[in-house]
Amino acid sequence: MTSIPQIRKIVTPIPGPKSQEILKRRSEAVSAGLGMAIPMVVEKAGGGILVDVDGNSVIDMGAGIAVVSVGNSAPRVVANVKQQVESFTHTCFMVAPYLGYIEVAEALNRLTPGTHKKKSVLLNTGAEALENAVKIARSYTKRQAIVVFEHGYHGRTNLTMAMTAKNMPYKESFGPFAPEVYRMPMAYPLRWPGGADACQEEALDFVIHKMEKEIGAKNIAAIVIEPIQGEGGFIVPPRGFLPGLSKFATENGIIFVADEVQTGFARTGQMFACNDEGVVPDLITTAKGIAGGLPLAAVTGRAEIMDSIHASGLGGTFGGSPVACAAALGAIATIEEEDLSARALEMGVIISKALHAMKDKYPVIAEVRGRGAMQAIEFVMPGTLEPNPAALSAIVKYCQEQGVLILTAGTYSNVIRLLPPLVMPENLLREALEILDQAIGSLAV
Ligand code: PLZ
Repeated sequence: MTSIPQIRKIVTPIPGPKSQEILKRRSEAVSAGLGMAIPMVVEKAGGGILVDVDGNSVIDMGAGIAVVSVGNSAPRVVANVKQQVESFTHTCFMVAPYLGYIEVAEALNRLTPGTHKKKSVLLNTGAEALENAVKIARSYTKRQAIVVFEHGYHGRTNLTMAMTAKNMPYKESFGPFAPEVYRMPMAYPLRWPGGADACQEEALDFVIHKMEKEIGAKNIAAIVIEPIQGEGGFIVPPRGFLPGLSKFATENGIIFVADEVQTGFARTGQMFACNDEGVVPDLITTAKGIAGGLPLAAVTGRAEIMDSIHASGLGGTFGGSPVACAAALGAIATIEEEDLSARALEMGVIISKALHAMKDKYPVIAEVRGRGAMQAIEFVMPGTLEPNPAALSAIVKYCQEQGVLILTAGTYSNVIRLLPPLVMPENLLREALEILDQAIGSLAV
């Protein structure tokens, strides 16, 4: 466990004087194009706490956007990384291979959904994993069209910007974008015309019809979908939607790609979110929670698809760095040995109960949704479906002042999402939820 006391403690306003000094240097030295969720300069972190340079201890409800699920500086991650940097830091896997990369590939092939023969390629970032999944799907199928979904998020590179739905801030002024990317309506129960029941009944057929009429099934290389949309606001499609898409893909020679960059590695209470409905993707993209905070990503999939690429067609200087692989082996061992999937489910019960109690009290809450330790609240103007981003800003500010870091999401910037480290002590989780409740209660609506 971490040596950092698991106690929320606010000793200065945030940002405190030392943070302010460093943030001035940030403004001078760092591009203005980068955002900042909380103006605190971090000195150390562990368990469920971030400690800043002024000595404030803040409850971390974001885990660096679903990355440090095993906690910051998790013991097995630290031990493996230390040992690896002392042995060697880099050879480039394409120049001279090493065991760690192969062991991570073996672990991914074993842990991802499906018992068929699988193979993996390791990359650095989620976006790079998506880029590679598309390359592989196009090469294997000899087709070009890529189907993605409204509210989807897949990255910030040129191709993944094209695949991402939301313009501001991700795409604005950065075009032109890659061609042959087709965006389908998402099965978004709250906002489907006619509501959740209509969504359950119609969404799958509607999307399949649209793909057939507007693209042609035979032209589609891949359908790429997040089983629960992350940046889009934790949108959970109705049961049957993902299995239906996967079935349509299989029947039409289309590669079904599950983007589990945000949902993967125990986050939703199962190792992967696809497991929930027994969906077996042809390819799965992973990153974030895979390596306890070190940059690592992967594409894992059916061996015949992964092996269809010509020699040296895939790669990159740093992909599957030995240090990141050592970290991943530590993170994966932690997830399995400490059964963090079960932990995510337990946290999910606490979170869900608290959020539903808030929904009963506060008419600004339109919906509570998500699974396990990946849950969100969507805010509206009371009695309508009109998004309420102003409520969000006030809530986030209140939480920050009280020492709770909370992340936002959503196409309409009206969703609060909770992604706590899975090793957060229960009392801290409950405390953060109480402060969130007070924050919503303090709104002048
Ligand atoms: N696919 C499903 O959630 C990254 C983005 C943060 P990278 N989401 C966090 C930001 O504002 O840049 C993400 C994701 C899903 C792909 C990605 C991309 O992963 O590692 O950020 O490239």
